[in-house]
Amino acid sequence: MAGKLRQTKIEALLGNETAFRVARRSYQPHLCPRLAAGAGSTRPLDGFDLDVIKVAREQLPFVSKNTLLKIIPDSPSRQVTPRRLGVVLSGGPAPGGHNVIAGLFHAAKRAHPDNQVIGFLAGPKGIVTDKHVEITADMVATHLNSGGFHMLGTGRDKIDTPEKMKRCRETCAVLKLSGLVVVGGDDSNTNAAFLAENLRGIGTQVIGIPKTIDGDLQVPGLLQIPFGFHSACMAFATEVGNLNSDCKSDLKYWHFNRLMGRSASHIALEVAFQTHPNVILIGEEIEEKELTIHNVVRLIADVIVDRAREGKNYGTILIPEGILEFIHEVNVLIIKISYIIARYNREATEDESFHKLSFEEQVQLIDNSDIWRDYDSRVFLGFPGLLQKGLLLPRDSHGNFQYAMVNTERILLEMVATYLRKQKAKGIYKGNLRTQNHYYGYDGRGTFPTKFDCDYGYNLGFAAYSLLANGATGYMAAIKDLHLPVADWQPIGIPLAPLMHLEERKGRLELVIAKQKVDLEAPAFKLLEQERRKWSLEDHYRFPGPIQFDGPAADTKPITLQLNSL
Ligand code: FBP
Repeated sequence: MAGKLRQTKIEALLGNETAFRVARRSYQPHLCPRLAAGAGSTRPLDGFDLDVIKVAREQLPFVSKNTLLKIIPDSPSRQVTPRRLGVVLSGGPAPGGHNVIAGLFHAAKRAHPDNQVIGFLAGPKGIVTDKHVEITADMVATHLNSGGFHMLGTGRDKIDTPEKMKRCRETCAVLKLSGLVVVGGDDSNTNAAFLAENLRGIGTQVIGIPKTIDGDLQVPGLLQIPFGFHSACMAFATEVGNLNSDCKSDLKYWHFNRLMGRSASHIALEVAFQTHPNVILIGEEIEEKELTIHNVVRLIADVIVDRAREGKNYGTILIPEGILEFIHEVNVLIIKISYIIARYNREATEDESFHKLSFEEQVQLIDNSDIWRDYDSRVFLGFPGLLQKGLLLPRDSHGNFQYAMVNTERILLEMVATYLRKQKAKGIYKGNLRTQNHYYGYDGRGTFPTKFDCDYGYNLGFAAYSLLANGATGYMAAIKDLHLPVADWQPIGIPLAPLMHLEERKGRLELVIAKQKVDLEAPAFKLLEQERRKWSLEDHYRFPGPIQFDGPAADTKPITLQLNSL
C-alpha cells in the first residue's frame, strides 16, 4: 500500500500537468451580450469610410464589394443542416488563440450539436496538404485559457501560387467545408482575403481573426488592438519591471532589452508605460526625426552620461526589435539586399541559393548588383560586423526581413560602449559602464493569456461563427470598443479588401494588409513625450509584477489602448 502511495506521488510530481494550468482552465471567459444570445444577424455599420484601392478591386473583385457589418442579437433561426467548419492558426503564436478555437467550437455546437470544427495542422500548409484533426470538446477544455498555439501548431506559409490555391480548394471541397477561419496577423489575413475570393465557387466562406503580439493589425475606430498583444506585453513588462528592481538594488548594470515586434514599436510603447524605463526608443519617432544609427547611439549614451553625473551607473533601456526598419540608412540597405536576394534566388537552384554562399561571396554578389551604389558600400562597411551579417540573413516565406534573428540590442550596446570610451577619454563621461543584454520575444508569445485576452479571443471565435452563419466571407471578425467592459463590446465584421495596400515583397510590389505603425499624434505617444525625461533621470520605475488571474490586478487592459481612447 505504501509502495502504491509512493508511486502515485511520484507520478503526480513528474507528470506534465500543473496545478496552475488546472486552475486556469476553470475560468469561464465572459461573452458580450450581443454574442451571448446566438448567432444573431448582421446589419450595415455606418459612419466609417473604407476605400478599396484599384489593384485590390482588380485582384479581389468579389470580396472588394463587402461593406462593414455589425452583429446584432436576433431571435435564433433554427439551423437544420449541420455545418462543417475549418480553422487554422497562422504566423507567430499569440496568447488567446486557443480561446478563439474554443469560442468558434462552442458557438458552432450551440447552433447545432452535429456541427463540426476541423483544425488544420501546422498552419496554412495544413490546408494545402490536407493535414487536419477534428476538434473535440475534450481538446477545447484541455486548452481553454492556455497560451501558445500547440493545440494545432502554426506556420508561416503563404498561399501564393495557383497550385497551392488549387490544393486548398480541393481540401475544402473534399472536406465539404462551409467556412474557414484563419487566425493570423497581416500576412495571414492577406491569405484569408485571397482564399475568400478563390473558395467562393465551392461555397467555403472565409473569415480572418486579428492576431499578433506585435499589435500592428489595427483599423482606426474599429479594431484597437489584435488579441495576444496585451498578454505578451504584460509578460515582457514583468521581466523589465524585475530588472528595474534589480538594477536599482545593486546599482551597477545598464540593461539593454530588445522587445519583439517585427516592425511597429507598439510593444515597446506599452512596456514603457508598464515599467517607466530610463531610455525608450520608438521606431516611428526615429523615422520622423530622420535619426541615423549614430544619432540613436548618441541618444542612449547621453542619458547614460547624464545619470553618471548623478552617480547612477545603472538603468533599463527598451529597444524595439523592428527599430532597424526606421533608421533610414539601414532600411535602404535592407530593401536593396532583399531585392537582390529575391532576384538571385529566383534563378538559382535550391543548392545554389543565396544563403548557401559564404559571407564574402554574398557581399561580392551584392557589390556587383546594378542597384548597389558606392555610397551603399560605404554605409554597409561602416556598420559593425554583427549588423552586416544581420542584414544578409534569410528573409521569411513572405519576403519579410527577420528582425527576430538580429541581435540589435548587442549591436547598439557595442556601439554605445565604443562611443562612451571616447567620451570618457575626453573627460565628458565619468561613469563606469557595465552592461547586460536581454531579448524578450518568444517567451511572451507563449505566456498564459491575460483575462483580457481570454475574453477577447473567446468573443472573436463567437463573432467569426456569427459572420459565417450570416453568409459573410472575406471579412475579419473584430470586437469594437475594447476599452469598455465586456458587456459593451460590439462584435463586427471588417471587410478585408479596404485594409490592403501595395508593399514591396521579394523584390516585387504585392497586395498585402497594411501594418499600422505607432501614431505619433495619438495621446499615448504625446504622454510618453511628456513623461520620459523624468523617467530617464529619476528612478521612477514601475513594477507591474506577474500576470494575475484573480483579484483587482486581473482586470487590466493595455495602457496604450486606454490612453488612446480617452
Ligand atoms: P505574427 O505577425 O505572425 O504574429 O508574428 C510576429 C512575430 O512574433 C514578431 O514579433 C517576430 O519578429 C516574428 O514573429 C518572429 O518570427 P519567427 O517565429 O518566424 O521567428
